Amino acid sequence: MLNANASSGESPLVGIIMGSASDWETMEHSARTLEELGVPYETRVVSAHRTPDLLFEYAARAEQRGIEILIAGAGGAAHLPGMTASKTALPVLGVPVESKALKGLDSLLSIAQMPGGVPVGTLAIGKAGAINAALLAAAMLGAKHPEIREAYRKFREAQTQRVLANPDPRAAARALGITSAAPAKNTAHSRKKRKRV
Ligand code: RP5
Repeated sequence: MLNANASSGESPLVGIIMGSASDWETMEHSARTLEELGVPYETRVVSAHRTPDLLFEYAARAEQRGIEILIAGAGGAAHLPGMTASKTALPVLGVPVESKALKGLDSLLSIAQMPGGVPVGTLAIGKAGAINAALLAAAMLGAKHPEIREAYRKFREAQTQRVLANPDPRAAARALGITSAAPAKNTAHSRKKRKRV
C-alpha cells in the first residue's frame, strides 16, 4: 500500500507527496532539484481529502521507513502538509500549489496558518517554492549527511558564479530566452528619453 516511486536504488531520505497528480507540474521541480543534488527521494500522490487513511498511514510510517524529511505540495484547501505534520515528528515542508481560482493564495494561507504546536515550514507559491523546499531539505539533511551538505554548497556556489559571470541583463535574458520581442529603440523608456532632449 505504501509503494512510492523511488528516485534511485538507494533508500529515499525525502518523501515528496502531493494532493493530486495535477500537482506534479509544480512538484516535479522539487524532484528535479533533489536529483541535481543527488538526494534520494520518493514521490507519490497522497490526498488529505480523497485518501485520508493512506495519508495517515504514509505519514505515521515514514520515519520507520527511513525517510528524514517530507515535502508536501497541495492546492486550494491545502490540508495535506498540516495533516501530515500532525502524524509525524519528521520535519514537513509545505509547498502551496497555484490554484486556478485564487492563484495559490488560498493554498499559501492554508499551509502557513498552522496553529501553534504543529509546525509546517511553508515555502513560496508554485515552482519557486517547490525548488526551495528541495534546497531547504538538502540544507537540513546536510547536518547529518556531509555529502549532501557539499552538494548543496556547490549548487549555491555555481549559482553565484553564474550571476557574476552574466552582469549584462540583456545578454543574460537573451541566453534564458526571456528577452522582450520589442527592440530597445521602440520602448516607452527610449521614447521618453528622445522627447526630453
Ligand atoms: C488539492 O486539490 C490538490 O493538491 C490539488 O492542488 C487541488 C486540485 O486537485 P484536482 O482536482 O486537480 O485533482 O487537493
